[in-house]
Amino acid sequence: MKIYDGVIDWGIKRARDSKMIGLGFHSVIDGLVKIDPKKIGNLDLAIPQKFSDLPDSIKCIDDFWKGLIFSFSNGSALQLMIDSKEVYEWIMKTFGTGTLRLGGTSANMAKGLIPFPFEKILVYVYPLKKEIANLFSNSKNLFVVGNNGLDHPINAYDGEGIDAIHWIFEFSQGQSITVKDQIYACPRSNRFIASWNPANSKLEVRDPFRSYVIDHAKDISHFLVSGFHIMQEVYPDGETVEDRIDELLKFIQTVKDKNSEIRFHLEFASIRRDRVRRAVEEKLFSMFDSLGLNEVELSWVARDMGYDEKDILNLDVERISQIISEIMRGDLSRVHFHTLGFYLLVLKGDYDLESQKKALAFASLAAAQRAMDGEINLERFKYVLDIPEKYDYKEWERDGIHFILFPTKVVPSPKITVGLGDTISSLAFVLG
Ligand code: 8BR
Repeated sequence: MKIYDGVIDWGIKRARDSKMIGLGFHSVIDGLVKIDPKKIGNLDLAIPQKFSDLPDSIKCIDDFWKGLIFSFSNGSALQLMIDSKEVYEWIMKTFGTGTLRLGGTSANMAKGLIPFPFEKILVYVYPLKKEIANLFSNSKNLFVVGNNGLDHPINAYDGEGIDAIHWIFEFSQGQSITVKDQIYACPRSNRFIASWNPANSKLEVRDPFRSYVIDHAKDISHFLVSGFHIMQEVYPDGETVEDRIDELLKFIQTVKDKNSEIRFHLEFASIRRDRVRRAVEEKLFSMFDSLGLNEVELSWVARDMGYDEKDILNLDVERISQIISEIMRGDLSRVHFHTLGFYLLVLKGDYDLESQKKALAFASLAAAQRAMDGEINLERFKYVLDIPEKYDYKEWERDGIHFILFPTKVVPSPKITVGLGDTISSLAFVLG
C-alpha cells in the first residue's frame, strides 16, 4: 500500500540525522514468572467481579491474589503497584525473581530505538546497579550519565542488588485456577504485573543525569518522559504526587530555558491511581508538546472528563477525536493514540504532515516486526510489509486540528506484545 512506500529507507536516513534523545524516568528489571496453577492450590477469597472492584494497589496478600485471579479469569492485562514491603518479600519467597529482563517504559523505548542509527540515546536508570546494567544490550549509541560523563550502563554501574522489580505473571489460555472449589479457566493468554519500586516511585531526577541534561540541553532534540504509573498519591514522608510533579516540571522548565527547541513527549502508560492520573492530566498535558496513549488509557482520561469510557474502548473514532481535541491545550499540539489495527494522530499547528505519516508507518513496521520476532531487526521489516491492513486510511481537519487515521500492520501470532506501545510512540515521535 502506498502509505508504506519508501518508508524504511526514509526512517533510516532520518534516524542518522538525529541529535541526542533523552529517555526518563522509568527503567526497571522485569521478573518473568510463568504461572503454574498446580502450585497455587485452592484459593479462598472473593474474586472481584468488575474492574472497579479491584484494589488500586496491592496492600496485602489478598490484594495480590485478587489482581492475579481477575486478570487470569478475564484474560486481560493488569498492572498493580505493590505498596507493602511484606507483600514484596512474600512474593519473592513464593515465586523468586523469575527470569530477569530489562523493562520499564524508558528502557523499553531505549530497546526500540537503539537498533536504528540514532546518534545518541540517553536513558535514565536509577538506581544503576550491576544487575540492571547487565541487561542493556551492547549498543554503541546507548548511554547513561555516569560519574565520568556519558557511558554505557555496564561501565557506569554503582553496586549490586535488585532494589526494584516488576513481576510479570504470564498465564496461558486453557489453564485453570481453583477458587473456593470453583474452577476458573483462562480465556486468553495475557499477563498480570505486580510492581515493587519504592526507590524510583517519586520520579526524582537525580544527579549526575540532571546536571548533564541541563548543561548539554543544546545537544538534545527530543526528550520522552514516562513512569507516572509507578507514582504514589501520598508518600510515606507526607510528600504528594502534586509536589513531585511540580518538581519534575521545574526540571523540564530549566531544560526548556536552556534549549527551547527540544520537543517533549509524555507517554501516559497505565496510571491506575486516580489522584496521580488527574495530576498528570491537569498539570502536565499542557506543558508537553506530544502525548502518547492507548485505548484503555484514553478511556480513563475520558472518564475523568465525565464521558463514557465505553465509547473509547469500543473504538468510536468520532468520540476519540472529540476527547483528544479537548485535551489539546497549551503546548500540547500532537497526540498519538494507538490501538490494535490503527493509530490516530492528531496535530495542531505547524507540523510537516509527510514526515509525521512516514514516521507512523515506520513505527507500525517496527512494532509488527518486533511482535513477530521478539526483538527489532531492520533486515526483517520487509516481511511485515505484505500484511494487509484492516482499516482504511483517512485524513480530515476540524477547527484547525488535523486528524490522521493510520491503518497499521498487525502480526497474527505475536511472539511478544509487552513494550510494543513504547516502541510505537517513541519511534513515531522522534522520527516525525
Ligand atoms: P500498549 O502496550 O501501550 O498497550 O501498546 C500495545 C500496542 O501494540 C497496541 O496498541 C498495538 O498497536 C500493538 N500491537 C499489539 Br498489542 N499486538 C500487535 C501485533 N500482533 N502486531 C502489531 N502490533 C501489535
